[in-house]
Amino acid sequence: MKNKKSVEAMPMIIIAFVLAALMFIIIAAIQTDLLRGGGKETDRLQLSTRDFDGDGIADAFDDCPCDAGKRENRGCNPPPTIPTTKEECDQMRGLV
Ligand SMILES: [Ca+2]
Repeated sequence: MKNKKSVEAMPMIIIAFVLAALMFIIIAAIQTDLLRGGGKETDRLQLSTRDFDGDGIADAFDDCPCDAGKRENRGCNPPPTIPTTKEECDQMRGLV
């Protein structure tokens, strides 16, 4: 009699084990997605603080993210000056 009850309980034990395994797989999948989502957030944060040209201005605020420039020019080099006098031309040529 006791043996018959344990045989009848076997399918229930197997079903409970399968359900527990399914729950474990579902929870593991959810946690993996959550971790991946956190990784995306970290990637976004790193992109927003990245300084590609190393001029100390984050690319998000750098008008010239590929050329190192000065802060007062928003990360760009100053535009070239066009000499207008003979002295300025000599200065540019290194004659003065
Ligand atoms: Ca720059």
